[in-house]
Amino acid sequence: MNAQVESPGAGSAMLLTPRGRGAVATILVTGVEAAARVNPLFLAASGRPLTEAPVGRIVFGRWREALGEEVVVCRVSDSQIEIHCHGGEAAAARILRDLEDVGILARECRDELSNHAESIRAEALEALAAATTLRTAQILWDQYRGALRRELTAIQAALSVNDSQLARVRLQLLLERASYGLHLAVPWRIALVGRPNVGKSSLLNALLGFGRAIVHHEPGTTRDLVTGLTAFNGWPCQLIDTAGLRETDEPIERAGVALAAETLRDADLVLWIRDLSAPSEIDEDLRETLPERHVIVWNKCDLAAQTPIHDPESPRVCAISGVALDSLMAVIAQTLIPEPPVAGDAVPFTASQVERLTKIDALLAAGELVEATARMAQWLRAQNHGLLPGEICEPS
Ligand SMILES: Nc1nc2c(ncn2[C@@H]2O[C@H](COP(=O)(O)OP(=O)(O)O)[C@@H](O)[C@H]2O)c(=O)[nH]1
Ligand SMILES: [Mg+2]
Repeated sequence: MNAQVESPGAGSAMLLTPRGRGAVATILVTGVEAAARVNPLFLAASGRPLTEAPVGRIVFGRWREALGEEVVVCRVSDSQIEIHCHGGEAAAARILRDLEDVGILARECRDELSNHAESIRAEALEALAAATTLRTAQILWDQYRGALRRELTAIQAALSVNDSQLARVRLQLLLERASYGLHLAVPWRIALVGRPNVGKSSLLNALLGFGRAIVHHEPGTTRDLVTGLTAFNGWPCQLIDTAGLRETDEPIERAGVALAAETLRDADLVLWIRDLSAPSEIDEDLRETLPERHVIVWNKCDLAAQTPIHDPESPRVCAISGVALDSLMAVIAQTLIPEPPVAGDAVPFTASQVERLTKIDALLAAGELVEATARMAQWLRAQNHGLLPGEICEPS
């Protein structure tokens, strides 16, 4: 760090967009001299200096030289300038370096967020960067806009009139929603398990829409775990193909079977794939090892459409032709999220939020109303910090 950087008006720069792939990256420069410092680095297409651009004006130009990176620059306030450049790591990194050369210190957005560790809005911003579907982003955006904070305020209001019963009803509803809230930024893990050759790998490929796993008529082809990301009804899911469960002396396959058994225990949902053309009795002892959250899927329905089965509600699909895969996807989404939220619902979405809610609920269950109220009040106070860097207006 040089002396220039430490001067009071020098300001700071922060990459607002998440690192990694993206169409556009945005850097926020903050400081009383922001426009004057950025000005020599930015060549506006109009030829006018940035210092003369009014607040709110969007200016197109090049970075540093006539044939430099194309950028769009906006004075969002007297002391804030946004620079929008091409997405990805390289363009933004170069601009941040150039800004450092003129005394503007680069800061990490993540560091800034961690200064507001209890802030729901800061947590929502961080989760939003990891959200992979529009549906999950919308729910997180609702929380950013205050849905969860308002619900906590309502719970606090109930506590303030000693209505711990109402507070607990509301707390428990929130805790139920945490079952999907915790998966808004982290996909559900769905394991495909079953005997060798029933079509697990074929089904994984069909659900992903591309040939991720090797499919072969020889049993024992899949040994390692093979994963792929997708989404069902807008809910992000990681599919995990596993080795077919059977007794074997072959060491690599045996290691694969052990991994499959472990995945079966850890997964959020298990799809037990069975072969409709050979619904063997032996399969029944597999049922004992299944976790409660599982769906039986009868594959190869093209070979045995008329075969009677004990569980008529289980989806009958064909991994090869794709028959009934849409109903399987609907069953998966319905099993994972039986009651999806509606727009504006409060949803807790981090482990620490769930921990706080659980603790407050436990205190109420133990009759510790004063302590529960104090904890909630402290959490709500933490929501009243100023705007985060990059925030232009206060959410309603
Ligand atoms: N007729 C038919 N064959 C299938 C179907 N699904 C998979 N197969 C075939 O069954 C064999 C085993 O498939 P694979 O996906 O490797 O099974 P895995 O061992 O359970 O992973 C391959 O020859 C596939 O082409 C299906 O729905 N219908
Ligand atoms: Mg396989």
